Amino acid sequence: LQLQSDHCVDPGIPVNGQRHGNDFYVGALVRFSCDAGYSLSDPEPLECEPNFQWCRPLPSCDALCGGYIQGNTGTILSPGFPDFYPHNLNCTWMIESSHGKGVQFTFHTFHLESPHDHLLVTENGSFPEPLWRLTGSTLPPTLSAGLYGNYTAQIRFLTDFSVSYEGFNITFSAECGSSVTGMQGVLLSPNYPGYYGNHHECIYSIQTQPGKGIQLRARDFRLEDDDMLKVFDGSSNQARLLGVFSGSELQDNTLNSTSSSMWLEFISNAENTSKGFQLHFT
Ligand SMILES: [Ca+2]
Ligand SMILES: [Ca+2]
Repeated sequence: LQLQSDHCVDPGIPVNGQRHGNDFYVGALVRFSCDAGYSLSDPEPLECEPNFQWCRPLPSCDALCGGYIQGNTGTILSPGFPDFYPHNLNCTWMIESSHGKGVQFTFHTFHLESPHDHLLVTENGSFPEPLWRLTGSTLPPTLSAGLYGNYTAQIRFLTDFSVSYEGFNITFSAECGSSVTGMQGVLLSPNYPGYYGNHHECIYSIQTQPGKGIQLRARDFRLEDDDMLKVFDGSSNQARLLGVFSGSELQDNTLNSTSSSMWLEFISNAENTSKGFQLHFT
């Protein structure tokens, strides 16, 4: 073993996190990141200073009490997870997704003191009348929140003054598109009649009665030229392509399938959006 006096000592790795950088010489920078659901206590890198000391203590990765989460996927952990959560919490997470259709929550861990500690889920911020009130230790099924045209969902975690458990580990993902079964219906682009977002890849599937074809009529169809809707005559994108449409190419037009299903893919690129589409099928 050779002591390297021109180096700082190994700064370590935060629990529930990673270190990026393995050089500890004077002037070296090491950065850190956290596992999903955890926040870094200090995002600045550590620098090894000329006195062979790091400029700051090792940051920590913490599961925080509430926050604002923007994105189409994410993780929500009870404060302190996987350690027992604190007493007297009132934590609110606001989830905002650009994907338009809604947010689906999947529960991986769920262990709360019933009935005193509980989780409220809303899609309109109305906690007195939540969509769900969850407590106890039974893993809830996958839940959806955030109706069409409403991009946000909120989760609130309330705990009382005694007894706590492991808490929760929830992931969410936002979905656009839809899967429709029936004789008639309407398909809307994300956020319609508002402008759709960038980076969409939405899949719509229609299934009608066996033996019956589908007639799809575009009551409204306004895409940017760099965005497109692909329509297939069948139940996947391996079926016959009925067309690829951009701009206003499908406006007031009708497409007919020979099969009893139709598969649509709406793809928007990184820039320029428009009103989107309102498609009626019978
Ligand atoms: Ca409690
Ligand atoms: Ca575009």
